[in-house]
Parts: sequence; C-alpha cells; structure tokens
Amino acid sequence: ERLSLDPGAVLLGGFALPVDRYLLEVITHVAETAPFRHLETPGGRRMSVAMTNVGRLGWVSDRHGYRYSPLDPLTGRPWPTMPPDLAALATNAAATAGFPNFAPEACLINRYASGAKLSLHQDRDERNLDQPIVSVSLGVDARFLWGGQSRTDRPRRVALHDGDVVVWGGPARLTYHGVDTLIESSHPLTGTLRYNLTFRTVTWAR
Ligand code: MD3
Ligand code: FE
Repeated sequence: ERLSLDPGAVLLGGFALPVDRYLLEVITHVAETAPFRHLETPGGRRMSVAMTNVGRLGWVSDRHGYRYSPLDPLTGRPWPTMPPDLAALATNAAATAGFPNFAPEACLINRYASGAKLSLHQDRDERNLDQPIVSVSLGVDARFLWGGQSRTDRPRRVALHDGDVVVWGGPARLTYHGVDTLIESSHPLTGTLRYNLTFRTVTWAR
C-alpha cells in the first residue's frame, strides 16, 4: 500500500518484499569486502548501529566529522560497486513516489542488533538536497521516529517492516528522524537483526 506520512514522504509498504532475499545476498556480499563496523561520532561515541556502504561514495563518521568518501577508511579501498539491479530498485521506488530519474551514488547499509538505536537527526551531508532519499527496511520490525522541522518537535512512531520502502524528498527532505531502540525479536530472513539501506544522490543534479 501507499501512504503519505507528510508532503514529500511516501511509504511504499512491501515494495521490496519480492526481492528481500536478493537484498540480503547483496548485503552479505558487500560485507565480505567492506565489513560492518561501528563508527565513532565526532563527539567520540561509538554508534550502536553497525554500518557499511556500497556505491561510488560512502557515508562515514569519525573524530573529524561526517562526510562522504570514495574510499573505505577501514581498508583504504573503494566501496564495492553498486549492482545495477540494486540501483534500479531505488530508481523505481523513487519514480513510484513521484521523483523521476533518481540516480543513487551512495547506499549506506545500517545493521541493527537488539538494543541498537539511531538518535533523532537530519540528513544534511549531501550537497544535493533536491534529490530524495530512498530507504529500504529488511528483517526485524523497527519503530521509526518521524519528527518535524525542528529537533524539539515531538516525533510520531511509525512501524517499518521487512520490505517496506520509504521515499523522502521535497519538503520532507530535512525532517528530523531516527529509529527507536530495536526490540529483541526474530525474523525468518535475518534472525534478530534489522537492516536498512538508504540510497542517496550526494553531489550532482539531473
Ligand atoms: C527522512 N536511517 O541512515 S531510514 C540514516 O532505519 C537513517 O536506518 C534510518 O536515518 C534507518 O540516516 C532511517 C529512513 C530515513 C532516511 C533518511 C531520511 C528517513 C529520512 C532523510 C530525510 C528524511
Ligand atoms: Fe537519517
């Protein structure tokens, strides 16, 4: 089903369900070259979410700040190449939500174990804020936090399930959001884990 959370934010329920096994295979393959790791925040804290990237650019965080890098700082090598079928999924989801010609340069893969969470934040490390972000959820359900344009706006809780895709663009692009502490439970595909893939255009406009 298709649900509008706010202007510019479209939930495509189960959109990626037909390819959830394929997505998990891609994740496993990516992690063989670019392993999941817990990044350090600029403030010196270890993130509870483990991350890796696929695509020309990858999102990284360390003592110096947040940025996109063509090289994996762990290995010094480029991030694994984005498979065309993976990019096509994001392009199709964006088009379905009303954003044609979306061409992702980066895909951040987040891995949540029980107890992991992502605090309320904005995604503003991309130079191109005209393009949407496409996110795909896999495995254990999350309680997604959907805030407002200000950090202090009380967030709504939205359940995100395996195969759900959300497209965030236009007026929703800078909305504060996060993920509530993952509850211990099990999913046939991923065990006790949840994965989230976020596809982004970082540098250029079309
Ligand atoms: C709304 N990831 O990686 S996906 C992130 O489930 C991130 O791992 C979460 O927030 C996760 O930055 C949430 C949903 C999402 C992603 C990007 C957004 C929502 C967004 C950007 C702008 C507004
Ligand atoms: Fe985010």
